[in-house]
Amino acid sequence: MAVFGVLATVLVLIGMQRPSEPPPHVTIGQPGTAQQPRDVTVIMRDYRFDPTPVVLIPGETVRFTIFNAGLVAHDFVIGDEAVQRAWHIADAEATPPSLLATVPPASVPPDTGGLRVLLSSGQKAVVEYAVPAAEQLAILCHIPGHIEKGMVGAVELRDVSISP
Ligand SMILES: [Cu+2]
Repeated sequence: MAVFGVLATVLVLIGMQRPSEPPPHVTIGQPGTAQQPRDVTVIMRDYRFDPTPVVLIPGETVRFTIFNAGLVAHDFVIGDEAVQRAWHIADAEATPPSLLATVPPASVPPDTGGLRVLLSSGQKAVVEYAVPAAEQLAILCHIPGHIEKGMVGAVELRDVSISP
């Protein structure tokens, strides 16, 4: 399937790679914990994620504040390649072809993992997320056509030792 080829290419391009040296200008402070999650804000626009990359520390807990500042609905899916694939298929099957149609509910098996937040224009969500250890992550919007328009967010996994 053509769309699937795009996804595969994107997953390679955005760096589902090993944790790497961070750009020096991004400082993130202390790792978040379950008791004290670290705040991370992501804005969804037509059609991109802001900022990218999002810097996360494996093993920490973050509190995402996600805004949809765009005019159309967007999907925030964070997870590894299997998670992205699952939501890509679910959204493709659920979304009607008309641009004006409302995005219907899509779902994946409960053990898929990752996190998915679907927001209409102007909506905001606050969700906690435990960053898995030593995984490769990305943030994508799987509403059909949006990856092709640029809704591809990189996740930079920064190696920071977390004291228990
Ligand atoms: Cu989108």
